[in-house]
Amino acid sequence: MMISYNIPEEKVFLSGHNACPGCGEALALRYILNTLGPETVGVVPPSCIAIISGPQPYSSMRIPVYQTTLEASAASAAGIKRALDVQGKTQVNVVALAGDGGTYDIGFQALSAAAERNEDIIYICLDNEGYMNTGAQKSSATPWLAYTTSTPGGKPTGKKNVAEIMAAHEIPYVATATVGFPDDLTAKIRKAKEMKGMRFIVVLTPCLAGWGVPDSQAVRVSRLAVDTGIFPLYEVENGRKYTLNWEPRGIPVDTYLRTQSRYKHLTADQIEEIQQEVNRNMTYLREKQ
Ligand SMILES: Cc1ncc(C[n+]2csc(CCOP(=O)(O)OP(=O)(O)O)c2C)c(N)n1
Ligand code: SF4
Ligand SMILES: [Mg+2]
Repeated sequence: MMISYNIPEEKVFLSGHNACPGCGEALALRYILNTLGPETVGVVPPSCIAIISGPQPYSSMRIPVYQTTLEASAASAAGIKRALDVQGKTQVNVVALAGDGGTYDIGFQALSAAAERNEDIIYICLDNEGYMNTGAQKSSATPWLAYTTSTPGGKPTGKKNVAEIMAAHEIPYVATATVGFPDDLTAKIRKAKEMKGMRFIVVLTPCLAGWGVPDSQAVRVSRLAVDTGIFPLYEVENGRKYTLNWEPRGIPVDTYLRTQSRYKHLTADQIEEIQQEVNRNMTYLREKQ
């Protein structure tokens, strides 16, 4: 059966970029930027996104891009948006495109402050669950027990729930998305584009090298993350209105974990513990609707 997706034709993100072939993050950037369109300014901190967007004077993004520091994406985006507004260019989208290290950890102070001020920006976290372009170290987005180069025995603590933390700021829009569900991802980008105030989307983007996934499997792995309930697709409006966008198909988490060598050391008991945690999270989310 031929599956067709509602993916825009606009060519804002170009081929010939610097990502590893098959990278989930590059695919996400294509969907995001082509949906936002050319009247967009990008703000990118150090990350694989900065590598993918290319070294000056070359760029794979056909929009102005400001490469900021790892701490400052949200503050930089807010400043650019305010300056454009003063110039009367109120229709321009300003989007921060940051990794999980630059969002959950190092850029979190600026992000939380921008949310508290309800800055009129779109902030997208491309979450590959680690500091990947510096050699796959753990971040606070790395899941419990995942192998990284700085947690060779498996990460002893769990993944921070950044969507819930941002929802607690009661900003207009918080959503989760992933590359395996392009229609859901592009619909959320379109919705965010039409809204005002602070909008935050965390997009799960499998990293081939960091997760130990074959080049051809980024999309399949991201679909399994959703269908096992490990990474549910949902939206929160104004910190209150929860919508679950996709009911997971109840595939056991083991099926997802076995696709990635970062989990190959897990015992049956540990996998069962992860399954129980996922079940609890899904119950919590369904009750919130
Ligand atoms: C304050 C600061 N600390 C460390 C670095 C080095 N550094 C550059 S990119 C990066 C990893 C960023 O990870 P993430 O945001 O998850 O992006 P990814 O590489 O995974 O796409 C680090 C640690 C830096 N540039 N600034
Ligand atoms: S290291 Fe991972 S996230 Fe970075 S470009 Fe390669 S596959 Fe993509
Ligand atoms: Mg990362």
